[in-house]
Amino acid sequence: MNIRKNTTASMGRVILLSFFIIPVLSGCFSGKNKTTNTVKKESAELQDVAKIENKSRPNIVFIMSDDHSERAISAYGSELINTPNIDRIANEGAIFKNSFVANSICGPSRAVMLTGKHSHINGFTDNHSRFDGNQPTYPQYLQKSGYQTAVVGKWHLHSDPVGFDYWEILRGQGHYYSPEFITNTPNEITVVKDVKNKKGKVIKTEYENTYRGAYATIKTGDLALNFLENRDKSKPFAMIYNHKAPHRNWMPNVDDLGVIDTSNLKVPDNFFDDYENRPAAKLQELEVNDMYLSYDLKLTEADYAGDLADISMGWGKQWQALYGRMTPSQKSKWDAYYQELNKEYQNVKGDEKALLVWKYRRYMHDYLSSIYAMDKDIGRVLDYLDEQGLAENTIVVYTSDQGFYIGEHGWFDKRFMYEESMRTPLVVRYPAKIKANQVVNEMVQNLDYAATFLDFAGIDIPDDIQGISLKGRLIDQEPIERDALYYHYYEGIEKEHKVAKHEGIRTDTHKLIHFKDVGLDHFELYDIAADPSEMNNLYGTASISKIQSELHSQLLKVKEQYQAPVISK
Ligand SMILES: [Ca+2]
Repeated sequence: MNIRKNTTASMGRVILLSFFIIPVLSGCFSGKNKTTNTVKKESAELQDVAKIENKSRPNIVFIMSDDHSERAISAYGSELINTPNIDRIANEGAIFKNSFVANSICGPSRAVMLTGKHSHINGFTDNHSRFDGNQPTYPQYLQKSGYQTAVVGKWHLHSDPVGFDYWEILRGQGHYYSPEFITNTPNEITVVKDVKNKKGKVIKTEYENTYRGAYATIKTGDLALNFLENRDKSKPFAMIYNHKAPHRNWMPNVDDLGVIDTSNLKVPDNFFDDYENRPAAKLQELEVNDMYLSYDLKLTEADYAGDLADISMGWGKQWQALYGRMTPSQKSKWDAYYQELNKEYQNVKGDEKALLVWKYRRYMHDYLSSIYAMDKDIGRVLDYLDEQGLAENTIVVYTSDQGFYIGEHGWFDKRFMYEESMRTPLVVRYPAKIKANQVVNEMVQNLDYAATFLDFAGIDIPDDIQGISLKGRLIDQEPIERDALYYHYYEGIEKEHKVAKHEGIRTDTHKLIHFKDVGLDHFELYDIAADPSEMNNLYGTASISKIQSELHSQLLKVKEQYQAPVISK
């Protein structure tokens, strides 16, 4: 978990300025890049893009959530929840049934999307990195070619957005209730804050908006609609509209309580996985069983009295702080609902297995409730596009920064190259050019988004972009030519959740993973077609030896193609 530290000081002046009268500030305060910059010098320049005067250029609405498993989307056949608005995008356009990320963790995945380059090239390898926003990204190209660009909601790249005419982003991970946003466009509630370094020197000024009593999902939608309503109508627009939901700690909107019922939900078949023959999976700490009774599972101190873990580790206090962000009327709705629901805990707490199933059901209750609110908010934006006659010529994308475990292997969270977290939902609608009801089965990756947007916008795709454009597939059903996807996770067992560093490739049928970390150095191989849950590591078995050696050669080839560093033996 990312615990927010108060690095800002000198709460300041409230300034009274109306929407959009401040000049573009993007980039002014982006600060020094502290990451080890692995970006190649010759590829770090924004290539020349001419202004394109073409009235038919599509608008772009890129909608991304955080940690949304495709198993929790009805268009993907979910048995857990209905998501009618995400389904609308899928039904009126294309659904990608084999969509993946390159590095299954928040910041790095976002950096891959923005740059169209793998983590080792864009420099943002793990969540402790800081994105070098001055390297080329697709929003910068769009802006330079004449688009009005905006990003609202979750950003989480530690540096300010670059390439956006308007941005209003959640501070850090953001909060579900009474969220704080920072922006380049102050309004009547903005508080100006000076950010100082350790020596007390002011290094930048921030404009912060705190929306007391607001629910982050709805506020993000409000900001998106506000941008659309006030946009420069002489230009095409590209808006990134990113939700915090359904990120941990999954706090539902009080107005939706009671909509989701998981009281009889069955755990997945491999919920009680013993991780046999998978040493890295055995080491991890992302089991539903590891969840905190307070912070994750919303029990009050009175409910879990005697459970010292939560209290001693400060999670009870963390939870109290989040709960404390609600207004009195929100708290009373919350309490009325959860006090009743929490009674079940007393019946199960003495039985280890029953308690674990209860934890899973509570987790899913809150996770699905967060998704319910988000899907509804996406509906508001889709309705606006319809009402304004914008739907036809606007590309609408829905995706997540990665997938998520919702009980598979007994887990929550992401990080592993296993299917549930390497996958990410992807649906695309563009009625003017993309036929409805398309199902795309070829493998695509978040690496491909930048090239695709530039291609649709009529901009030549820069040579240094590593992803491929999906435009030909979407418009003319041209097959996607790619044999294998490259994946690399960098954080390691010394970091949160103890997931070992690993890299590998995924083909249409198999997956080869190399785990290499402190005390670990082994390969895993899965026949995904026969074993989609990846319970049976086949590496080293005689029957797979030919495929195994082909996969090894393919891994080397793919790494060479992407200029990926060699992992030392
Ligand atoms: Ca995420």
